[in-house]
Amino acid sequence: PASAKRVLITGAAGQIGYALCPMVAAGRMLGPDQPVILHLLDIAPAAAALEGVKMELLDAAFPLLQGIVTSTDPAEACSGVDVAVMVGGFPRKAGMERKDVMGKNVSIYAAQARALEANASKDVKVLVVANPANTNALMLAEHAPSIPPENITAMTRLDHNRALAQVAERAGVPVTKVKNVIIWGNHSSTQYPDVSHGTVDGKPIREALKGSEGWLAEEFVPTVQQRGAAIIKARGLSSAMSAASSACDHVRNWLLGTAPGTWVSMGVLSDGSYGQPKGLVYSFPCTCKAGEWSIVQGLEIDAVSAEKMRATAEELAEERELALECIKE
Ligand code: NAX
Repeated sequence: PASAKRVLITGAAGQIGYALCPMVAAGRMLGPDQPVILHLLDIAPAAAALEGVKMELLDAAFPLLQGIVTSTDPAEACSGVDVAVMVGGFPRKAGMERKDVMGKNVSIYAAQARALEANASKDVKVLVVANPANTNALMLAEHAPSIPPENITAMTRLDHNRALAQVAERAGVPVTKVKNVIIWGNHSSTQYPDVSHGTVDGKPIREALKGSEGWLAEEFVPTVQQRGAAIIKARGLSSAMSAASSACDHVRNWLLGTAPGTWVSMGVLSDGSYGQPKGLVYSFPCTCKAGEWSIVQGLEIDAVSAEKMRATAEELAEERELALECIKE
């Protein structure tokens, strides 16, 4: 049997952590034959809750789970990890300025970058979930220069999965029949969910949804963009189970590969593809093979799409400026 892989989950005592831990322990992230050791990090006020999560993980007797490390010390939690899922962060509280929240998260991500650099496996693969996810990932990369930047990604897979699900519901087909939607840009309401290159059962989405042009033009994009808010309104809590499941999908496809002819959306360091500024963590359509992602090239972009892709890049550039100001102060 394969030797166990160590998976760090930060913010493990939180909502997403509670949903994510059992999924990873059950093999949804690294595959059904891959034993795992969970490294769970949270902050001191959550230490007791973190122990409770550990107790439940033990009680569930997951066959693949070979060990659990809980810690409130980033260095200890990062020790030897092969995969790091960064879910912990500082939430925006009522009355807080955007810049104050950014400042808190820049400090957290700078410190955790150093802890990963010093303690994680040299080939650690990092997924940032915590918001602002793209900019947190960029700050992590900035503060961990010895981790190859291609090993640091941000999660837009939940948005991607939301887009697949909306199209499947509309077409009345199982979600597995829908492929190759794209989330461009930021994991925020400026993201551009794009169906131009997607298919339903092999047919272009626009053809498969003949008669639903109005829905595609006016409802689909805002529904995906605002889905997080709709969940909060309905549940009184933000998305957790769907976020955890999407984090498993992101890492599994990254490490084990995407299916032939299929791409997924990932926040990765822009190399200037599709004219999107270098040096931003921007969500692109990606294919993956054995732990390496590449941006799908050569898709035709019409003027409407180009404008939406530019607008979300502009927001990311503003976030980066704000984050860099926070570092200086
Ligand atoms: P919770 O507030 O339930 O959990 C966050 C946990 O992080 C808490 O246990 C907290 O103590 C811990 N934490 C805070 N600072 C920490 C630090 N410095 N080191 C380690 N742990 C720390 O939030 P939850 O609902 O789990 O959401 C977590 C993050 O995911 C948030 O930033 C949220 O905005 C973000 N999301 C991102 C999504 C995405 O698609 N990229 C979707 C879902 C979610 O909204």
